[in-house]
Amino acid sequence: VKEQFNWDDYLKETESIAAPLHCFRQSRIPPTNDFKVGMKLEARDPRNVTSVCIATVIGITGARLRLRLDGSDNKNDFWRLVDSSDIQPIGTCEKKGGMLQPPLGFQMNASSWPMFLLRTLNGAEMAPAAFFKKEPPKPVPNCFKVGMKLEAIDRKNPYLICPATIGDVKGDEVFVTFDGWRGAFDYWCRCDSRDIFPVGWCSLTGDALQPPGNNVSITKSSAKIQSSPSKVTRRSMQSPQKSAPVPAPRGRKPGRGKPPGQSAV
Ligand code: MLZ
Repeated sequence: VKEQFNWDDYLKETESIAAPLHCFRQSRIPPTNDFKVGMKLEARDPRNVTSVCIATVIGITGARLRLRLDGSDNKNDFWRLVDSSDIQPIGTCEKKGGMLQPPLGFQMNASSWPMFLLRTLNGAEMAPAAFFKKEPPKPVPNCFKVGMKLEAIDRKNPYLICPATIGDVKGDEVFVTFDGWRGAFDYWCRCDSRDIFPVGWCSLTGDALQPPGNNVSITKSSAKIQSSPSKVTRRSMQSPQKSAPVPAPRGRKPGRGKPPGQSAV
């Protein structure tokens, strides 16, 4: 039987603390997700953020929606919280005097957009306004500290939420490091990013929190190498990544990782 990841045990094993709730731009109780697959809404185009497009709910995962822009392909799905300011009910854009735009990479000729728009909305099930929740206020100031644990979206695999550690703090930004993954997925983000969640978030939303990877860096935030095969080590054997011979210390030297402002690819 596969061992379940358990934050209480993990925090003890790693001798670390969870980042306090008030550090995050997340509601204390995750918003309810009333959306249904197939519903349509307006969404900011993640690849062209000045555009508001029509999106369809392709999947439901915890407090998030898997969205696909109408007229786009199936390779650019994205995920948004139901209380994200990037989504709104159909009609909002027009009410504000804006125009719905074709998504970046619209699959048809641009001149066919007006007709496409009419057709895609005709008979569509529009998500009711009450399903959209108000975005929580920004927490100020940045109260994250190096070593604090959290749950974070893996931006390379954005359907995944994974155990993470604050690796560095600079101004309004934090360096999110993924436990057991040797830096391959780490990124800088603003402390009020909607991509980071307090410990326990997934268990409240019903999301499946990914277990940490199998590298040594899942101990403390500072360098500390697991000597005996602990629960942590055994649990993480399932993960595919192989350890390099010399483990890199977890604690980041100043200047390591991407500086704030640069996008995490
Ligand atoms: N199996 C994939 C996903 C890894 C997810 C890591 N998340 C921090 C891979 O190995 O690339």
